[in-house]
Amino acid sequence: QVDESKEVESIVPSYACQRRTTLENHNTVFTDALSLLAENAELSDEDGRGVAFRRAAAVLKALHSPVTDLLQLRGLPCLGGHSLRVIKDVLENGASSEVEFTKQSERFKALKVLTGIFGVGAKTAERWIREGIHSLPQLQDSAHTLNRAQQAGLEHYDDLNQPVTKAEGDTIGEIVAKAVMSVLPGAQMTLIGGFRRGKLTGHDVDFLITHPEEGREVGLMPKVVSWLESKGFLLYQKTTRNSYLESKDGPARPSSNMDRFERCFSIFKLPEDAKQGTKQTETLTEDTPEDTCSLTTPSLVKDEGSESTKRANLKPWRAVRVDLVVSPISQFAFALLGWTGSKLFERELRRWAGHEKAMSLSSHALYDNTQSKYLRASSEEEIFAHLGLEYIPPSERNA
Ligand code: TTP
Ligand code: MN
Ligand code: MN
Ligand code: MN
Repeated sequence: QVDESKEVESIVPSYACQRRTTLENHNTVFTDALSLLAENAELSDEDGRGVAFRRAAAVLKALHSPVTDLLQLRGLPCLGGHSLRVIKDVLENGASSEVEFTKQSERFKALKVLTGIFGVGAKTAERWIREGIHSLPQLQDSAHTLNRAQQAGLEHYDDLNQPVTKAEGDTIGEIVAKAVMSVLPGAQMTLIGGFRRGKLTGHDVDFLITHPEEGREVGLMPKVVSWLESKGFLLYQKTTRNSYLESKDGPARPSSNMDRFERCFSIFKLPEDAKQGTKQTETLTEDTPEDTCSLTTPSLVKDEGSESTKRANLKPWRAVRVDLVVSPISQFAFALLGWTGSKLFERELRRWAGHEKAMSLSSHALYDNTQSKYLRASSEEEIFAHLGLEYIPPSERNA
């Protein structure tokens, strides 16, 4: 039996972008443990350790049956000593002592609470924790002035920490599509991120917008945002303009992993019963009493049944994070691939390109360092082909 499983193990390739990873995970008990340690590492500015745990978890996600014995892991890639110890602990004791210890540590709990605020990253949270701020009430009592994003994040803390459903994503999609069509007929909008990979919930909803005629997409984002704002759909937005075409001699060689598309990080005000149609949607957004909710953050109130919590739950809308990205049609395939995720899948694609093919992949372009030229593509399939990889559809990129 061990030989049989060894057979299966030896066919797991080492890059996540070479594997088909569906949402069906037979090893959640292990991958949850490893993901928590990855998260803890990332929150502690230890990205290298974070990636190692993410890669180990991704290998287990790609297996077709539950791991029941350490021997089954022989020959599998990406499983370092630390990850193996965690798996062993779970196999023998039902849980990893390191994971349990981390979960209960004040530091981890504080990092989770504080980075749970939209606009607060690990560095900011770390700084606050050093000052003794471990909770939202402590943050509010502190003298810290929050930036606009953080203020919105705190104000809508509970909503933004509640998973977004596919149905909510679809409703938002209809609203965004209406905005896009109103300001630029002929423009196209595609669902990206986790929902494109088939996830049933997400932490936000992501959309990519383009126009089949190159150049027509320029300046589109501010118009879309104005339309949404005029209809009362936005609680917060920050638009960043495209910085990719600013170098005179065409697209520069992609150097950073950060892309430079025109984009908008926003918080949507989603009417709770938007399913009943746009008419109701617009009525609701008009007469929502903004100030009843803006002064209290439900989580700051200790008593769950308090008046303000009840009031907040009765509000006829909920806050949802939405990301919008605009790409010129010539870069659309790269943007689509780069924004579909998962994050580890993206990271592995770039690592594969660089290490195995001497190419640089970004969300804008693919550059062949050997031939010193850009490789064009108008579909994701073509990009995988350029990279010498078997095509992996979005639903199998859940590494
Ligand atoms: P997220 O929305 O953060 O992740 P997700 O949609 O996979 O998961 P969730 O359901 O929790 O929302 O990011 C979506 C993708 O966009 C992810 O692959 C990373 C990618 N991306 C950025 O977020 N920022 C960037 O600058 C680039 C280039 C890509
Ligand atoms: Mn399976
Ligand atoms: Mn997302
Ligand atoms: Mn996103």
